[in-house]
Amino acid sequence: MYSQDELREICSKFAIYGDFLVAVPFGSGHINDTYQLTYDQGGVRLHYTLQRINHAVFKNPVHVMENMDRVTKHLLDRIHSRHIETKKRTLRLLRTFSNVPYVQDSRGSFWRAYVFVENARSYDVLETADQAYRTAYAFGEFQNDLTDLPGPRLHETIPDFHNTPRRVEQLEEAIREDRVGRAGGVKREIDFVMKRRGDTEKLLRLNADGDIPERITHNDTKVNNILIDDLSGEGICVLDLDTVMPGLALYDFGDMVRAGTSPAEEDEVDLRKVGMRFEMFEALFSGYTASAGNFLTPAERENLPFAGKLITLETGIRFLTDYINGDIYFKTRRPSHNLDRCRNQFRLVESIERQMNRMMELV
Ligand code: ADP
Ligand code: GN1
Ligand code: MG
Repeated sequence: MYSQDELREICSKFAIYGDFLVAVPFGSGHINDTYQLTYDQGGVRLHYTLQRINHAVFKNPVHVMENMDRVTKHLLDRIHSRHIETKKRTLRLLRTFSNVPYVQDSRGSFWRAYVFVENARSYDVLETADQAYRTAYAFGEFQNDLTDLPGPRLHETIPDFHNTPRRVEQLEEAIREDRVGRAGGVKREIDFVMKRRGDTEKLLRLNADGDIPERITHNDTKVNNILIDDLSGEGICVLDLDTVMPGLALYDFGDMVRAGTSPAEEDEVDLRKVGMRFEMFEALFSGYTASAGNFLTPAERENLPFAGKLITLETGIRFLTDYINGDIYFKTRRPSHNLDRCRNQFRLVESIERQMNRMMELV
């Protein structure tokens, strides 16, 4: 935990005009520590976002910031070509007095700050099909905008992030080590994964065979990583750019299906409430293909439903692995939290499997 005085000291390195008033914890992300800052600028109150990068997860925070700096600058250029008003439409990184977009504190942590986007919010659960359409449209547009990013390949901020077979191996390692004695209690969940092991290599194989290209993708398109404008309802600003790196477009669509189609929160324990709402899938599909349809290959398009199943399975595997490892990766608020999330995701996988034919007919 950081005190207000420590946070004020960190903020003083950023070139922000005015007096620091307060930093309040903000949002429901599982990885970084996010604060909303309030500044007094000559009697006017203004907000910024301050974030501590989780360097246990992102081993090279400077690489994360190099990617983010390039990506946000390019997005701003692209957005300029479409809109007169660009202020809310991409994250705007603040710079320090030494002109870098991050601060390293005395404990070794890295911090960054953005302009806070007002009159917009992120949703943990999507409420309407219109929100699903606009969320998917915005993530598709984001991918489209990055198809012509100049310069070298982006850094892989987390290697093998969506390598599902590797995620299964990590689960097996966790079971073998069984550091906190939890593996014996989750045999059913482990079985659930092993029965589906055959599915996990499909996209990597299509990529290796040249049917699905590497692109620049977001890789963490859960629906609370986008801000929806309060007034227009538009998916106005894509957030959480730490994992923007080379990937497959299908990972992004798959994660939207995972996070955007169930009416229940990701950690809902009443599994009767969990399932894929077909009309939400339909809306995600139309929104995504409206903005990304011009560059998708036939193999990408055909695998949109499968990607939803794969990324939901993969995320469940990651929660299960973290549960067995003793909750060292995702933030948790109770001992069974990761296991609850895992069971929730696996229930969603079953629901997607039951509706697979219908999804395939649609695409
Ligand atoms: P994490 O990596 O922990 O998920 P995020 O970057 O997703 O962190 O931020 C957490 C939450 O903070 C978001 O879901 C969003 O609600 C809010 N948030 C982040 N950046 C901004 C911003 N610039 N303006 C408004 N809200 C923001
Ligand atoms: C994490 O950072 P956040 O909360 O947006 C995770 C995603 C998972 C997601 C599950 C860097 O996302 O990969 O899909 O939790 N991010 C990282 O809710 O591991
Ligand atoms: Mg997030």
